[in-house]
Amino acid sequence: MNGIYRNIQASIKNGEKLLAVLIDPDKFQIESIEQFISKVNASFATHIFVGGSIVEEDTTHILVSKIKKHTKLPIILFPGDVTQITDNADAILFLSLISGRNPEYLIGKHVEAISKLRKTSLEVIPTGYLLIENGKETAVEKVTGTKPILREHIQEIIDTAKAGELLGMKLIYLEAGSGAKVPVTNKIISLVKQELEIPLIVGGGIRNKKQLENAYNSGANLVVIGTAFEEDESFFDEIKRKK
Ligand code: 1GP
Repeated sequence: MNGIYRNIQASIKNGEKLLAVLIDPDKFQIESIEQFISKVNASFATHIFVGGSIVEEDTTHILVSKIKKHTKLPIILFPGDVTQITDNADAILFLSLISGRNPEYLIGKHVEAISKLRKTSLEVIPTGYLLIENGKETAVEKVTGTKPILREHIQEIIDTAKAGELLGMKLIYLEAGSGAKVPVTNKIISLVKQELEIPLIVGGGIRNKKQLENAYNSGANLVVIGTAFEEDESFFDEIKRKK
């Protein structure tokens, strides 16, 4: 599958809202993949993201192969580490943690990834990743040794996102962190969106349809949800695709 980024742009132009279901290989029971993906297929989800903060080598590869057997949705890697790069996905978010100041997550891991990426046909999508404080420490903070930007530091969040765009990133991802107590606020989403020409992804702590709609109404082009589906698959009933 090619042109994933182009398709995202085209969908946005058509006024469509995009939804990615995030599957964390570390938390997912591989035996239940078929029934889980059938629910994803019946929903209005448009993408599947695969990734996590700490994942054992090869687990991502095996999981992506299984997912692929059961869906036509594009599968995008959302890797926490270089070991999660696998050729059988369609694209990869090449994430730079621009809210932090750890050079490993700004450029180091990227250099390390090149020898692996060269051997794949993955579409590489440069993505500026901003971690926003949500009331509790997240896995990203622990793994990367960086601090999130405080929610009240709105101008810093806006300026960081804009700097990412001007550095040539193709997407901005506003992240409250997996399982966040509270999602990124509507105010932050809308102020960041006003500054950007590129698509905006929002994720972290979105657990119901109202929060999902709030994110869209505030300007999110693509919303990512993982934990809510891990905790309660009946959430899929609320987001069924219209026939
Ligand atoms: C995490 O933004 C994603 O990196 C999704 O967050 O698991 O809280 O939905 P949740």
